[in-house]
Amino acid sequence: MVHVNLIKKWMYVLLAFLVVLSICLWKETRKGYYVSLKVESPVEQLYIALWKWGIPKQRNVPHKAVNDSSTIKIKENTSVPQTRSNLVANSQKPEGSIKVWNKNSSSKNLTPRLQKVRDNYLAMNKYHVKYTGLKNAAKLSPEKVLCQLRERLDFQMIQASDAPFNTSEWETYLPRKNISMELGQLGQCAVVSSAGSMKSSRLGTAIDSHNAVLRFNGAPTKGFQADVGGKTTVRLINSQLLTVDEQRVITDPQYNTGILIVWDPAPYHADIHEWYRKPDYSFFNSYKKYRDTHPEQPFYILNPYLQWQLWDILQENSPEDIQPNPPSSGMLGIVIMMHLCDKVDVYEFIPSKRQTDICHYFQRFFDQACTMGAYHPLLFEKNMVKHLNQGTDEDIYTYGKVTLSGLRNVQC
Ligand code: NCC
Repeated sequence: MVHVNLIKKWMYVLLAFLVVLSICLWKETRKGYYVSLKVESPVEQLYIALWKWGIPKQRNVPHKAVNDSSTIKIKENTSVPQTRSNLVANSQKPEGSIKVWNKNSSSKNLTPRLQKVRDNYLAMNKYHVKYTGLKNAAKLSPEKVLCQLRERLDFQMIQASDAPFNTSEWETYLPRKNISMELGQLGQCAVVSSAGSMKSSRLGTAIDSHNAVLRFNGAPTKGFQADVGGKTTVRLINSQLLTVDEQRVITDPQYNTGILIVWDPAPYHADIHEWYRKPDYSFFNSYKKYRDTHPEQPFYILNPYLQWQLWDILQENSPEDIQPNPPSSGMLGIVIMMHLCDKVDVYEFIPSKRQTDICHYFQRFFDQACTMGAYHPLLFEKNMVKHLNQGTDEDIYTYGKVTLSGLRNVQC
């Protein structure tokens, strides 16, 4: 009788163990790519425990950022077996032992759909790009690329003295103070991408500790503070948002915080007159309406020269043809902050271990193009940003954080 009871007890324990294990495995598959920064997932914990006991000898911690067959392989070094300890502990392990974005990623790594989209944009050449410069003739050092950004980018906002904006009407709309004077010299800045991988990141406090924070388009802070922070110093929006969602932009208080900058795709190296006559989105009236409603808020229009100067540098540093469309708001925002700040931490532009096909942290919409690029040459932008990173691969893997030097500190 005692014997039977003992067997029964053991059966219950085994059953409970199997139930817990199944729940853990189920949770792991359900949560997609969202992995908490602080707490390892139950499966990883189990794996670590087994590993500590010496089973198995060669292990692979679930590493979704690189093992998702539908996304580009972002491996810098695939020869080192991944262990939790060499991923999180900021150990003496050599750089490159962590699998993060490969700065030499090529369009061949894109899914067939995104390759096709890129091919179509190349064939379309909507902005009449006629690039005659170099194409990665020699791989430039990060220092040389920084010098290109410093010397060749024109960080001007449209001013009331710029024809054809030099009319008395425009004078009342365009901010009088230039943006550098408005913001002063900034020290540590943060740029927060809108990527789905910001979700569950718990990066809010780290982001808010910066002197200034730049966000994009409709990316909210309300309800997401723990992950993305609450501070907004600059919001960079595209002209499409201002025209398509005019009423919401005007009435939603989130746009009324900090400084606004709007940019609009222009024909390749067009002069301002040509662009003014035919902007990609007719946003000038919406801009004026916004200014009438919020006259106190500084709201700048980015001079369109910057986008194609930056695009040329991206093309020059890429061995293959990049989409002949302007860089993303993300890339524009990064270089704007590099111009205004001493140091810039960029979050989740280069994906962390939380990489996901969920487009934005604030919506449940899946599209790999948001991370890899379709219209914008995002893949090549990310290659450049990874190349310029002064931080560690651990910081990218864990926090999605890249650290870039402010351009004013660059010696050329
Ligand atoms: O999505 P979007 O970008 O507003 O994101 C801002 C910047 O964050 C980076 N990002 C975003 C998502 C992701 N998964 N990975 C990322 O790296 C990118 O650098 C991106 O630029 C834009 O660049 O302006 C863009 O705007 C949207 C859209 O117009 C706005 O969100 C307003 O609704 C574009 N989407 C569409 O047109 C459908 C997007 O292509 C580019």
